[in-house]
Amino acid sequence: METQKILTSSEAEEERRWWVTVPKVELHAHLNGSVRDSTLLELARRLGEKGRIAFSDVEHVILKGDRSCREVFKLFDLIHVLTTDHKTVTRITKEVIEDFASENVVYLELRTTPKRNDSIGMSKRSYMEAVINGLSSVTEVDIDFTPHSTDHHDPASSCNSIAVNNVDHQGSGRKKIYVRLLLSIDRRETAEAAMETVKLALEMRGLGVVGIDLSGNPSVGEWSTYLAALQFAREQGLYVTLHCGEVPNYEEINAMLDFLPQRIGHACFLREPDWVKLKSSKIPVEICLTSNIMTDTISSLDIHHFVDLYRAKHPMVLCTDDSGVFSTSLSKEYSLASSAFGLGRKELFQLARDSVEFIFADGGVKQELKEIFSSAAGKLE
Ligand code: 6MZ
Repeated sequence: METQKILTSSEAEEERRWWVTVPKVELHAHLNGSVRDSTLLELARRLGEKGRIAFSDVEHVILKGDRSCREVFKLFDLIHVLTTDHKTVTRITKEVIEDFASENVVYLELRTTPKRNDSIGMSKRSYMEAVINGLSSVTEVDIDFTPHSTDHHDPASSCNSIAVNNVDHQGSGRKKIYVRLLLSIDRRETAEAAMETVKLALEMRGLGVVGIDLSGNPSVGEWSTYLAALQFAREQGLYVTLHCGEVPNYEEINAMLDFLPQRIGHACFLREPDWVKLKSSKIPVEICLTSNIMTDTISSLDIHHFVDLYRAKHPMVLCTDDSGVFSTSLSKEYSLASSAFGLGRKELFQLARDSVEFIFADGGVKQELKEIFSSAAGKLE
């Protein structure tokens, strides 16, 4: 690891373009945080025309660059007003997947909070069916989103009626992306709603749901509200990842680490004993550089915990968090890590390759991803 490399904007752009060509794994991406600005503006304009929102106010909020943590969560409330109907959920799912695939993300774990909205006849289940319809309607690339092994598949699940487009055009020259889903519990929800999400995840295993995430405004609620649901998820064989340490809530951080989730997101506000615990636990960390800087969770990349964790060879994966909200992409995150931490292409390629070990999909997918990375490594040399 060298020191920071200062790149001109054209050098940074060249680096980003190089990273587009390399296979990558995305493990921390929120569906509604990854929506294209152009789609949000189109949806806002439409609602503006119906007189339901004031378009000019909303346009300003969507296009604003820097946002505090509080503003980000207010923006999510606005995005949800724009996107939360079945048709739009299907549309944004399709677009988000095609966007990730277009920059050579070969495996994506997409997370979203199943939402209930009685006024439009939306249940958590129907929200998720709209997401699955989005997966099925991907046409620009080949998509694989159902489990290869049928170990956890419940044949009685009523979701089986949904069309599954699990195409595999090996050798066709088309891009291919593996997609698996994590269902998020929002920290504003009740314990009962969280349990409903976990049960839905269990029923939808055959449709590519592999785990549960705890997210939402980190200053809201108590994580212990969800402990029973999270424990149940784990007992039933779902993977669990927690947003951990986005704010300095030390008691919570300590308890979350003791829970031993399969991964954690962010890990910004850990104290020395927590770092020791994290490192000895070997829990992989989903690192979201741009998100941490834009929300001012970390004041500067020079002091980002990536450096210490990288030196300690702690398992980590670079992720976007909310590529739409933070105007980023996974290629930008790699390029940023390269310049901020003075890491070469080879070292960061290895980081991407190693992250295959932390995915929540079955061994068959891991093996196929390893082959993709081996073949790309051959071309790098
Ligand atoms: C915590 C976050 C987040 O689920 O509606 N979310 N939670 N920390 C973050 N860091 C900035 N970014 C996004 O996607 C949007 C939801 O994801 C969670 C929030 O609950 C947000 O409402 P879905 O698809």
